[in-house]
Amino acid sequence: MIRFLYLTDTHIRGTSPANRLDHFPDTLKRKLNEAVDLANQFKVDAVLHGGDVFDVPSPSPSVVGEFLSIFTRLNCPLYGIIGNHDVFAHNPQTLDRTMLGLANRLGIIRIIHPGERIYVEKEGTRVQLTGQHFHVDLDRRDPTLDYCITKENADIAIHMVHGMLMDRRFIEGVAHTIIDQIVGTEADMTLCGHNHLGFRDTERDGKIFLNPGGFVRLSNHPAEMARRPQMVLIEIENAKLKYRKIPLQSAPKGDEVLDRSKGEEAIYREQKLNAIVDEIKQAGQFQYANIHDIIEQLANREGITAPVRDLVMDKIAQAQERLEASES
Ligand SMILES: [Mn+2]
Repeated sequence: MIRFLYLTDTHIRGTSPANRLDHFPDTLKRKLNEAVDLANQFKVDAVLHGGDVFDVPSPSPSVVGEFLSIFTRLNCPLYGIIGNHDVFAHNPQTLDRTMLGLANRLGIIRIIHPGERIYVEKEGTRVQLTGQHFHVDLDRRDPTLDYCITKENADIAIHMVHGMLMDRRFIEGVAHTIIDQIVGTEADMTLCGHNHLGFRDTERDGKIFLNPGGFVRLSNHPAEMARRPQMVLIEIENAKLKYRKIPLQSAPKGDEVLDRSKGEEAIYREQKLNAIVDEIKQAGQFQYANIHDIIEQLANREGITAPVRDLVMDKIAQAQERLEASES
């Protein structure tokens, strides 16, 4: 039997987010240790990570050291894809300047790049692993380019994407892809991250689409309060794929770690912010409201070519990198 353990959005960081009542890094260490123990206990053939390994591209060496030493206890390879939080300015080309890039070079995490196929073979069954990192055009361009893969010389194909895949239509103005658009994929299983709340397990034409939700809860959104972070154990035997969700035992209850009182304030702030964003949108006729989205929209509207747009994105990445360096 070939076994994989899938988890996503670990957002490793050395500090606690504003809404957390606990010491977030300590809780996260316990959870990651549980995941590693489970992987070793089940003798999985690989652990798969859906991206956003780190919360910021370059946390301090002490934080990186503490957390990566948990991963080095694994008795199997750790394969991952790049999330938007792992890299500067959400740009995967900055990987080599990030701590995820360092972990990749040291072989602690093996990053799967688009177009690359990794094979795991055992007892006559051959599994193909592919991955699609986050990038600025994801969920905006033809989704089949990022979500649909072909199965080459394998019994089972598993594809990981750090993108906004949903089981149904989502809020207008938030770039996303729905499963209906990508049912043509040859992946027997598509594993997503990015959306920390996940979506309902979906099966179409015998293909499985999963996002178990983030490994951590960063916000005190009511849905985050209610959910227990979980992983997915995947088992493949005689070219048949099965899976089950494994809730994290060491994850505290939402109301123990998430501050609800700040929730009301946060909701109020969010409403105010949304109102401002609405005004900006109306004034500028921009559909989205973060810096990358605005550049994207500007580029489209003004007929700016992709290389120029990418150059601007790169400059912003460098500026963010300098800013982060001066802060730490
Ligand atoms: Mn994330």
